Amino acid sequence: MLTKTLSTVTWLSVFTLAFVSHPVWLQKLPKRKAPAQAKVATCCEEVNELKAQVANLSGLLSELSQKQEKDWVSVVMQVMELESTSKRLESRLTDAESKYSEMNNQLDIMQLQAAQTLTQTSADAIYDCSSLYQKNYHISGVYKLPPDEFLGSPELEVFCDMETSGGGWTIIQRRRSGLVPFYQDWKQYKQGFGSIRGDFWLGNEHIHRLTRQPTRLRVELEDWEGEVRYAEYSRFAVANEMNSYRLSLGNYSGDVGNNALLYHNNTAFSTKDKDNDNCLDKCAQLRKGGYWYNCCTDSNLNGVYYRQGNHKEHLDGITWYGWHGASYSLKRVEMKIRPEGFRP
Ligand SMILES: [Ca+2]
Repeated sequence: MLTKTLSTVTWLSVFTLAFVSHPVWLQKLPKRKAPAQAKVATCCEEVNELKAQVANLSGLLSELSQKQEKDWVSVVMQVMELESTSKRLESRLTDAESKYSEMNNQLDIMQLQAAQTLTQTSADAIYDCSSLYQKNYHISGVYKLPPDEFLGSPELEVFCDMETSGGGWTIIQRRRSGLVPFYQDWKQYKQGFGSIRGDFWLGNEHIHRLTRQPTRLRVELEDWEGEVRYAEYSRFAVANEMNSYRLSLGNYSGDVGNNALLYHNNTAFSTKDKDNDNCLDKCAQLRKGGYWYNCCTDSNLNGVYYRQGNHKEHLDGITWYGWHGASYSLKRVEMKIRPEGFRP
């Protein structure tokens, strides 16, 4: 009973304390006012309106960005298309270029074939490069001269120089690579050896045949410093084999400053196996070539090819005494002929 009373007293004190510390609880709650409710309604309408506008705008925005994306894609497509068009054009250009060069090649071949199939009469025989030149073949290079019964000449591959000093030159000798040895025997020198596009000797038999008409010889020389000189001779002729392919020369002209071939004029041809020189020695063996050796040389155009660094130490090199002396082997030599009466 006492405990119950105590608990009642405790609760009462708790309530009293609560009222003292929070007097607001004793006040009446304020009533809501009507105008405030109207304001809330307007506000909601405005919000809704704004929301609608936002929705509209974002719709527009997404529409715009879609359109922009489409535009961008179409620009990219156009650029790609342009690129591929330019590539197509480029490849067509390359095609055209290669076709053009192929046509040029075919033209060269046709030119050769035409030269080979021209009707042969003694008057318009293709005798050498000068007759090709007169028939309007003006490109330097390899030509095949057809066999000619009237002239008694076999088919012959020649290299024509159609540019130097009016063109029409048939090249009879060339040294420039050093890949072909020129220390050959009589038979080799008779028929010719080497490569028509590289180093070669056309052959004494062919040279003899080509020089039966009055012929001009042109010798072109180049040293290892790149200096180029030439010597020309009128009335150049090589006799037949019975006369040991004896050399005849007329007047000298040129800019090499020395008539080094004069010493060899009117001498027979010698090779390592046929000593026709004017010496007790065997000049062909001493000078390691085939040539119109006298006793022995003022020039040795068919000598040994010595390369730069090794070209000043030997007496059997490719020499022209009046220019660089007896022990300077030249870098390049070409001997070429054409008829005296040739007019470009
Ligand atoms: Ca001798």
